[in-house]
Amino acid sequence: MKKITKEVYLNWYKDMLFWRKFEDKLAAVYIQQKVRGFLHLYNGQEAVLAGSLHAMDLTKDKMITAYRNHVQPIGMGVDPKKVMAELYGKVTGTSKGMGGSMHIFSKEHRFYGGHGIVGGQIPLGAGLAFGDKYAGNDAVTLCYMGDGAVRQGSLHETFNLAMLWQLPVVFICENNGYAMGTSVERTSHSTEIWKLGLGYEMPCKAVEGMNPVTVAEEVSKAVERARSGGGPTFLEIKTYRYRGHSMSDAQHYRTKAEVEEYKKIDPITQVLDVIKENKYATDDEISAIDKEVKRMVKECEEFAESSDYPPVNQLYDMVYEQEDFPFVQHKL
Ligand SMILES: Cc1ncc(C[n+]2csc(CCOP(=O)(O)OP(=O)(O)O)c2C)c(N)n1
Ligand SMILES: [Mg+2]
Repeated sequence: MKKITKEVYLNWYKDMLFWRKFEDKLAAVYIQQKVRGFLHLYNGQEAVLAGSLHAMDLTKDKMITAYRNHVQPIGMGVDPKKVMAELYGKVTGTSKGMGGSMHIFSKEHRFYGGHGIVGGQIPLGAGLAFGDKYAGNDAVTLCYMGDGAVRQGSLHETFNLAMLWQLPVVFICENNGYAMGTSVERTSHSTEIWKLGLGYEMPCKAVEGMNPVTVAEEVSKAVERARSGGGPTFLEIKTYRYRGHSMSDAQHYRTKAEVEEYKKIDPITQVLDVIKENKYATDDEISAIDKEVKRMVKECEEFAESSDYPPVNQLYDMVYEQEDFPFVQHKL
């Protein structure tokens, strides 16, 4: 595994804080109806992404996930201004404003979405890995899903073929305890999700997911296994989301006390504690990072606000082409 140095801790702090504040801003502008449709936020789960990125080779590895997908592309190198513009439905967005919240995508940065069908991305992730193996590349695909997705048939079909073909893929279940308002306990006879790998003889493990260090350690092992031809791994990473499933969630299925318990082991606070204990940064340097994060979020907001909506005929550029129709050539 790559060493976890002072720089790594400082980057984790800045990145996770930025992701948190970026999404807090999205929540605020959603209430103002500047962002419409669904909005599923990642607050609380940031250590899963931070630890995973540490384990990846960002020059070649790929990532695919479900609809809780705003900050992952930023981690993969996509310009956050474009992500925010996409949520606003503006033409400067990652998909020219046509994808919206659940469909962030960047082929250039090997972020393959953004999928609204629960479990739909699982076979697609294996397909990306199949493509790399077929082409003789040593890239690895990280394929994320929620605890609600693991009971879909697509997971089982995919696990079988991924093992049969020894695909270079790491399947990661982000177990945040709930699928919409339904707890894992209410839907699963066995709540130890990681054991689903056993039926396919796939290496599998449960991982503590509120700290990027534990995530980085286990994902690194899995990525190394996949890259060296050792096939897939299934990790159940235990995490928690602070906000509701989406913005329209009254959260009657859990107590405020439960949320507060998890905030005590907040990933950003844990990383900041290590920075302070080891004197990796002075108080002034930490507040300079906080200030910079604030500035970056503001910059994203201003970019999205000042961008234009797409022209109406862009609709035809993407979905419709017919010889005798006025808009005949796909421009995207
Ligand atoms: C095939 C399918 N069934 C149902 C839904 C409705 N739905 C949207 S999100 C969701 C819950 C998924 O929860 P989980 O996989 O745990 O992900 P989380 O939201 O916790 O990140 C459901 C049932 C859907 N989008 N697709
Ligand atoms: Mg869940």
